[in-house]
Amino acid sequence: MTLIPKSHPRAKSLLIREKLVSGFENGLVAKEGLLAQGRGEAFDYLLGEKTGRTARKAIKAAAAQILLADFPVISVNGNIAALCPREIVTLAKTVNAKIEVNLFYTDEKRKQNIVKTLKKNGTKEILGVNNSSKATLRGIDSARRIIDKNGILSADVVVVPLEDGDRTMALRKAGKIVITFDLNPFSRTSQTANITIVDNVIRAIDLLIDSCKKISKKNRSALQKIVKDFDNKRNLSENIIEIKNNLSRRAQFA
Ligand code: PTJ
Repeated sequence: MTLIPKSHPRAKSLLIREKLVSGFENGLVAKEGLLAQGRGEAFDYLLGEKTGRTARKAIKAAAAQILLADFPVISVNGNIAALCPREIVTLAKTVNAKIEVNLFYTDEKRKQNIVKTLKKNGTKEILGVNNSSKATLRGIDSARRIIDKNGILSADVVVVPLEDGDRTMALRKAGKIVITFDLNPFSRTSQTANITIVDNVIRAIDLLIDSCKKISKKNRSALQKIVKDFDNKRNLSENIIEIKNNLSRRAQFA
């Protein structure tokens, strides 16, 4: 791994990039995952590389929605396994969720590497790896259609960080509540999910864990109110306005 000096003005961003690069070198991340990270970085730059007010609202709604779930499942792909495996395991333990590996660019070896990484980070049960429990999600043709009947197929709430629009739509059609992390507020996933956290997953995941812990003692009706008061479309519009205001501020000093 390249040594990035802490004093570098873009050290944080470069360190995230390094996680992806070493994830690629260690057989976790697809080549295309590096491009996905680049697209994310561009949007993160527009967001000012910080967690905004709209992301915080979505995080709170997501926490309430996960706590209300009967059967929450977190879907993990190559990028997530490289960026935040420990946090995914912590989140799953905090809210008693299952973890399922689900890849867009299907590759058995990469899937096994992801499983190993998640196990190293403290989880025992990982779904999406057993041929005998394979099921198919209707309405998509990509490899993401292969899901686990003991996981996503049975879930009521599915967390899908860095997702593609097709599966989000198919999951919604299958009656699932979908929560996503996506730096691009315009993406089909962002627009289709029930709750979109427009933030870098690497910043937002810890905030989501904290929020789950913080509101876990609330009763169901208080949690339901948090979810009911959240409107994803409105929040995405406010997020786009946040970006616009951020750019206008920057333009004044250009
Ligand atoms: O490991 P696989 O085979 O399942 O493949 C995973 C990727 C991410 C390559 C695959 O799902 C893919 O191609 O995704 P897309 O269609 O490029 O979408 C990724 C979305 O995530 C884009 O809208 C990016 O802006 C966004 N994104 C990228 N990095 C981050 C991010 N959102 C939050 N945090 C990030 N670090």
